[in-house]
Amino acid sequence: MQSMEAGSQGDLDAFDRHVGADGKVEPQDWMPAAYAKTLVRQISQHAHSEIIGMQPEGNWISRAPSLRRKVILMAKVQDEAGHGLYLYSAAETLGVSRDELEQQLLDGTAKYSSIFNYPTLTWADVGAIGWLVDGAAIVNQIPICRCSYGPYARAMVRICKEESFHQRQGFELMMALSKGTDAQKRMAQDALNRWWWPSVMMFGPPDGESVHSMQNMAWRIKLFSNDELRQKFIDMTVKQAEALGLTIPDPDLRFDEASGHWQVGEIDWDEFWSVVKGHGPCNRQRLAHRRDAHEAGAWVREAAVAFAAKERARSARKAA
Ligand code: FAQ
Repeated sequence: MQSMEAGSQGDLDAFDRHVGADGKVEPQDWMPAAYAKTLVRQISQHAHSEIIGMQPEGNWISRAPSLRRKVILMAKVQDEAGHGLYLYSAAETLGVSRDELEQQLLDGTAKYSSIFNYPTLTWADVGAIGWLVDGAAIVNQIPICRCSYGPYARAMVRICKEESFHQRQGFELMMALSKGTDAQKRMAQDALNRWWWPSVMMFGPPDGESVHSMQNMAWRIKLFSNDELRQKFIDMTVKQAEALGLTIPDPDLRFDEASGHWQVGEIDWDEFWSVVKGHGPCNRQRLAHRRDAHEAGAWVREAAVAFAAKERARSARKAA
């Protein structure tokens, strides 16, 4: 594959100039091996997150409180599966197979977003995920629609449209609960209390500890740093919580007149790293469930391959 060929210093300089000037890179173009490697890393982690991310909300499909809510939730969870598939396809353009990436997820050697290792204890968690987690995902992902790698950027356009819808449905669900009975309002507040900090952490480690940010911003894979995006999310969400009549669970939250931004209290980075390293409340459960689903779906994959082979043979006979 072209991208794996070593390039000269001149090739590297030309590549850096091209992406630095907002040029796009396509699969057939020459690219530094490290650029391809970090893209496969980020895109596959993103794909795995979408697939594992189906589980927390999927947990509530059979218990949704009305037919309308059930239909919406089923469509949302199905959308996340679609996002995973676009992203695996984008990663495949870099010469890695979907099977290989899936195997890394099943082996437990691949990362996926920390956020999906928290449990969904009540129905309000479905609203909190749509509002906060999809909200954070949009803030992080809208800039990726303009990233330097063409297939990733194009996949993100559709994903972001769907994520925007997801965020609105989560906010609407939270609004219904906040305007409901006292018990419903308490449920909404409890969900915010549990999902706020994990959502703030979703943007990744603080800039000083982010190993990939500097190079990936130079290559325009990331257009903003983790802290810049986190701040954008906080500023946006504080106002939304106000509109819902809910309280952000942070006694140190304050508006900083000088910078014009909301400042949060200390983030528990030990908790973040513990979850990333596999010790969150649901890491084991999420992987075990994915492995079971993969095994249970083997017959579907085998049937699809057999059917495709039969169809190929039929068209070959027709063409002969
Ligand atoms: N969780 O140097 P950085 C969604 C790792 S999709 C776990 O800052 P980078 C949709 C990082 O991988 C959510 N690990 O890394 C949905 C690296 O480890 P490595 C996923 C994390 O790549 C909604 C190390 O820490 N979104 O929500 C996390 O420059 C509702 C050092 O970090 C994306 O993947 C974390 N939170 O920045 C679905 C978006 N943060 O690889 C269902 C695309 C960092 O060296 C329901 N990805 N790490 O072993 C990105 O924008 C970036 O990859 C970041 C991390 C910002 C996630």
